[in-house]
Amino acid sequence: MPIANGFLSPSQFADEYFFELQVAFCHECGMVQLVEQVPPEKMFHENYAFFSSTSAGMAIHFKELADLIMRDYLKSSDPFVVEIGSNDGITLQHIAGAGLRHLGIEPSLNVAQAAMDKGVQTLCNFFDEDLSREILSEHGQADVFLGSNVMCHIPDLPSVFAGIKILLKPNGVLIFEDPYLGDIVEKTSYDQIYDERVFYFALKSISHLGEQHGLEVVDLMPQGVHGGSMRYEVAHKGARTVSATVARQLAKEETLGLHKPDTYRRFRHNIERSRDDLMGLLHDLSQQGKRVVGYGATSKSTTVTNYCGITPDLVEFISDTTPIKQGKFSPGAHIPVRPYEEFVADYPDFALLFAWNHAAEIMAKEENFRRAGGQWLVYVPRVKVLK
Ligand code: DWN
Repeated sequence: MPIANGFLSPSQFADEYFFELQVAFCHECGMVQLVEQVPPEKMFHENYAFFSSTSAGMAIHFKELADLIMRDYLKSSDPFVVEIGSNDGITLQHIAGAGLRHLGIEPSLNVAQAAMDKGVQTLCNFFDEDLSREILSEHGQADVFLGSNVMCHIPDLPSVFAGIKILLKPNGVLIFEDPYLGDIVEKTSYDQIYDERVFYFALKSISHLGEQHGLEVVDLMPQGVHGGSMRYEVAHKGARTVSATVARQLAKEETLGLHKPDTYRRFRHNIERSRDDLMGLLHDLSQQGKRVVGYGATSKSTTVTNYCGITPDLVEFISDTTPIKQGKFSPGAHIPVRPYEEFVADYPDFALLFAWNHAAEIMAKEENFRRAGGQWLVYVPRVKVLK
């Protein structure tokens, strides 16, 4: 597999970086993770292609998170909020706007700059235990430590958790969310698996990780975003009451078989069937002379195009609203990425919805495509055409 967000120009094709995408499962702690890990600097840098604020739905989701934090978690006289992977400031901009002390930590300079332009104080760096000590001496401990869609991206999680242990006030909380393993397996959303995401969390694996650092999950809340996510609330062990939801979710994971190898054998079988169905459909449409365009040059689309073998003769281009991706080619499969305006100017017969996690938002705004006779191709949870 190539770098999921490594959109490139033809002059870079010859030197494109590839690695082996292989996923493993730990029988003891239940962690699911990549075997070969791409060095973080290859993925997160000054030309990072993903800006969190490109989806209106996500902007609402993270405003609600910021409002929740300001309402329920910042009771001290001069509260301090830290967020890792703060991207373009989608959450912290609201904390900053309220005049509260905050610090974003974001290793990709271009998205960090976008946050700073919004008035979000941001440190361009990777967070670890050493950095937590520096932050502690400069700002003191945090009331709330945030991480949205970032924790699962960090290879040295023990160092991150050790840093959080140091930086969190005695009654402080770590609130983080990531795509949930249960949803990935249930929906056969194998495209959630790519280089940036080293880990695929369940409550069991997170509880185990926390325990090793004197932290514990005190609550958790499923989130509808990004194809099914889980928000975990973690505190110093014994500092907060543990919600009954924790025991219920652990039991649910057992029932789902999330910690049994057979579950992953079935997952693989379902993935292979999904690939065969999708390729069968795309070949049929190609033979009928239909135009198919991809919608959303997501990180996930890199997994789908490369795993299934989707080539530019099957998908003419991928439409995306992100300027840094436009005019480039998709990683590995080298499908052109074009501005959204080209999709609207000449609607294809079919749109392959790579940004399926934003389906509600996208379908609502693409009524004209549908009225013009356009049809959606989706592949999560199974391959089908939406008329
Ligand atoms: O964990 C991660 C998740 C949360 O975000 C990161 N590793 C990277 C990123 O993953 P992704 O690229 O799969 O995220 P999205 O949000 O599914 O990407 C949507 C893409 O589609 C963006 O490039 C923007 C584009 N888009 C569009 O062209 N029109 C999105 C919407 C909503 C639209 O209407």
